[in-house]
Amino acid sequence: MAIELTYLEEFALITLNRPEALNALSMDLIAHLGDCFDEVAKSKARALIIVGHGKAFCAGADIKELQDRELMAQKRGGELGQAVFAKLDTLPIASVAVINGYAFGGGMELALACTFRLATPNAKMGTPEIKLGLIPGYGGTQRLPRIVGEARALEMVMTGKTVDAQEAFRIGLVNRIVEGDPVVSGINFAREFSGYSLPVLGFARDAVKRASQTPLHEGLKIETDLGTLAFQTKDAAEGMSAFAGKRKATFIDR
Ligand code: DAK
Repeated sequence: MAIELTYLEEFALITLNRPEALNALSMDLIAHLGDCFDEVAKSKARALIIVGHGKAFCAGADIKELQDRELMAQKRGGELGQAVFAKLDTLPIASVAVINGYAFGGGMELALACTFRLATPNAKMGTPEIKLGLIPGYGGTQRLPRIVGEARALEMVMTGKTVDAQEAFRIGLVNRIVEGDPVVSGINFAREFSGYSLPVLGFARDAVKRASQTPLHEGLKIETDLGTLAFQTKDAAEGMSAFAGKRKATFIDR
């Protein structure tokens, strides 16, 4: 199977497993990823970790498959990739890409659609589509500037230059650089938040993500609305009561 979906403790793990093509994203593979995201959304997992098998996280869209496609097939392909990555971006749980090698083009866009990105020291990331006479098509032109800012995104997209793990960390493209087993690193990172209330984590993520999409006054209203919703949860009552009682809170996701 070119994609494996497994569950480890309370975490879902997607492994891109097409190492002979550096985990390049064929259309079938993208569609299968979408099915996996649907399954994860329905599961009891508290976070999703994504890694690549072999020396790449993902080398991007399958270039050999992209050649000689009709205009409308290209358009539909772009729409499918965007829709599948949007599913990932809006999963009810947070996602962590562990970039364990190359993450280029569509592979970088897959990572950009995750809530968090970690990089192993050998990671290389970039949007080299310009070298193929293309531009990113699965959300990269929109998510990259929201993460690293317009100037850096323009430079990456228009020069196709890649960044290593240190540079990716410096510009805020990845949250941290991790050593050792990528899956263990992803799980350890996810454990830093996965014990909190899932609905409240969702409000937090949605409020922060809206910051780059809305004018300040609207964003502040969203914060008030989601914050007020958080106060309605049993978990908020439990969290505040646990603080007052000097004990550890037990959240129940309600
Ligand atoms: N697609 C297909 N096969 C790939 C591939 C890819 N993206 N990347 C690597 N491979 C294959 C190689 O062809 C090779 O296969 P064989 O020749 O052995 O059969 C095998 O994986 C190993 O690759 P290399 O021999 O090249 O390995 P190296 O370690 O020497 O080099 C590399 C690794 C990652 C530097 C190199 O493979 C490379 O540059 N790969 C291409 C990276 C890239 O350009 N990615 C961006 C792809 S374009 C759209 C708009 C845009 C797009 C899609 C839709 N619409 C609006 C519809 C484009 C999106 C992209 O992602």
